[in-house]
Amino acid sequence: MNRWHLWKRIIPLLMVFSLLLTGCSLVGQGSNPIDPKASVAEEQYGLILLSLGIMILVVIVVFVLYFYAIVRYRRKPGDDSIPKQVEGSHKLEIIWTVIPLILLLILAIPSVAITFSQDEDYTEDPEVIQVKAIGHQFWWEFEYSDLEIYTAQDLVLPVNQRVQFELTATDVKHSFWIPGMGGKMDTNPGNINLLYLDTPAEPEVLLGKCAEFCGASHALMDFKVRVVSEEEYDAWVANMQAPTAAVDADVQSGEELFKQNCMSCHAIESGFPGLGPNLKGFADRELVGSYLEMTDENIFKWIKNPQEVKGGSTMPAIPLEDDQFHDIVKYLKTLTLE
Ligand code: HEC
Ligand SMILES: [Cu+2]
Repeated sequence: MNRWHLWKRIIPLLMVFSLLLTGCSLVGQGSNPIDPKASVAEEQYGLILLSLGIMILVVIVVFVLYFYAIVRYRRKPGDDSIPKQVEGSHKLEIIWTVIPLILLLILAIPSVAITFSQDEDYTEDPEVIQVKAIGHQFWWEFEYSDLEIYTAQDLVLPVNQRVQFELTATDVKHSFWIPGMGGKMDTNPGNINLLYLDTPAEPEVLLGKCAEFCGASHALMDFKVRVVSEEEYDAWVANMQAPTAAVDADVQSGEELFKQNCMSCHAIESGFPGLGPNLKGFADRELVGSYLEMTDENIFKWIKNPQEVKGGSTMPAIPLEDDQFHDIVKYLKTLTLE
């Protein structure tokens, strides 16, 4: 087979594989690691661009010299002479030692400065919100210790806010990642990692992910970051801290069923942790079970058979009749803060 025939096969194959890369984009989901939304992410992105720039520069220089040498010093037909051998040029040696040194300094100074500034412990800083983020198979719990708020799945934060996360996990290792706000960090059972981030200047919803393979439904272990205005955030805090209102008579059967079958794992007052997500304000969440659209059918589908929706989920399927599940859905829909 001549060379062209080989390439005729390889090129279309490469084109097909490059299509697969389009699946890597998070564009359109409100969060993209190379589209920073706040200053921590911007600084990190700046470092990526700087190191990429230096690397590309080095690659270009090396390749230009390399091809120059190949072409310029080719063996020419009819000329078997050996070119002049050069050895030990002080000038060249100094140049190719000093230039990399300068490049490394350009890379090192901002890298070290930014790494240390982003790695400070802000636990005592009153301006920085402290949130404990706890990874569970396959959901995220958020605890605002100072405010005595426990919530899950949707992380609510005000705009322009510096946040320090205390990261931990209850079962296996997970990794906490909000691509639009900065790099990820592991959450390990039994110890706490501190992660410092800040929020965008404008209200928006960002995507958060678990970035460490943690089991069957790892890929579904998403969360949402609802960045809201100051006023909205204050209202959210006040509503979360207020007791959950009594329900109307027509949803009482659902409430009763919930109390009997679900309360052992799910609190509906935000001051308590539980084996499952705290459901205060559940109906306001963006998604059901962290990935399904918030509709009655999806809530029904989830509570009837969680394993079917999210393989390996630790929420058990409770043996109830469809009517009873419908009553519970009606009750769950009342768990709203507005
Ligand atoms: C043994 C503990 C346990 C019991 C009992 C339990 N759940 Fe759950 N529930 C969980 C866990 C754990 C999750 C998170 C699962 C996940 O996302 O992987 C969950 C998730 C949920 C969610 C989704 C929350 C969200 O914000 O996405 C709803 C709704 C829910 N449960 C309702 C119920 C109802 C209704 C019952 C009773 C019929 C019930 N649960 C019984 C543990 C439990
Ligand atoms: Cu995980």
